[in-house]
Amino acid sequence: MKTMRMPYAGHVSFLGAPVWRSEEDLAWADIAVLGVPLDMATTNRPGARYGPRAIREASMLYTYDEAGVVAAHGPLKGLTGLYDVDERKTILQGYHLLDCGDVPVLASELQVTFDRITEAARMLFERPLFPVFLGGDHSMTYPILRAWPGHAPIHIVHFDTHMDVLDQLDGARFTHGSPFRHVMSLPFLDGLTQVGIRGILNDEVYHRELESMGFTVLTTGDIKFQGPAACADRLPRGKNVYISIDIDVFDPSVAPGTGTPEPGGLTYWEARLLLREVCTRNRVIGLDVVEVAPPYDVAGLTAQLAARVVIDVLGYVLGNKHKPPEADREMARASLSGVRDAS
Ligand SMILES: [Mn+2]
Repeated sequence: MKTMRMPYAGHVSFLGAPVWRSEEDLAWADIAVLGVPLDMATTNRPGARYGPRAIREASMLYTYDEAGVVAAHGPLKGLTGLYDVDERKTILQGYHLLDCGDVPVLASELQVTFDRITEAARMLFERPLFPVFLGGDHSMTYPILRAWPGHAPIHIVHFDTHMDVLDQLDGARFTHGSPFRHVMSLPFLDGLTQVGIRGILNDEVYHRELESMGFTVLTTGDIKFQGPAACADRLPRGKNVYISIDIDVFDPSVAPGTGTPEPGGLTYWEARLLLREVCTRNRVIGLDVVEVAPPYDVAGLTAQLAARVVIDVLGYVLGNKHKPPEADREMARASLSGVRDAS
């Protein structure tokens, strides 16, 4: 019987990738996806624990076998590739994608869960592969980043409505409003660029503090008034970059499924143009997409957007393994090796 993989049928994993059985599978993976079904650090509406599963399911849209899209078959065959008509190129062809399942989040035990996230992230960072973390609330970004091995400097590019640098919230220090407060203390932090900050939930004191520390705060107003192309000059260049995307940076009309929505966010294309600049001007070493909360989603829009953003970043960072343009090949090589050993 001839079979054809359909998005709505069969088992779910990110892009239909093989699900790992043990750490040994990491040996053949170029890209590893790890879910963090965590929402116990949310300060408003919970639900992001359902994010990783929803993003995986949404990603299945791109898995038609016969349509020449994506088919992952373990160590023997890489991704078939996706033709990105907007960029006029095929992306991700030949790469081996592995879905590592989810970090075992322990209910009510945030610090134990953080330790498990760090352990899992270190396992991925220590390999020459590109790690993608699916959230989950934003508190997870700190335990991911503290796993960075060695001392190669890292510049964080953080897409978010909120600065997420709360010192504490009524005594709580590790909420989803605090990850970048803790990231600031990491010895390898080379810089922080916040993109899409907006609204009336950000404290002026923190805004001044971030800018006085030499960090960049690119507001949604900056992007809307000046245009993404003009704002690109304020993005880092030639750095090792980790990208953290809070889905609430997008406008609620395109990303309603999140715990702390705020009117007036970025469109898909505004964010994409900025992401393209970040990915092509730097060596991107990892990505997280957080705060997708399916209970508030409408028609699966938010999870679909999150899945698409992951694929876009992978496409910009890694290109096409078989026939990469020179720039893509250089980017892929740099992203998959070397950075970890640099000093
Ligand atoms: Mn955030």
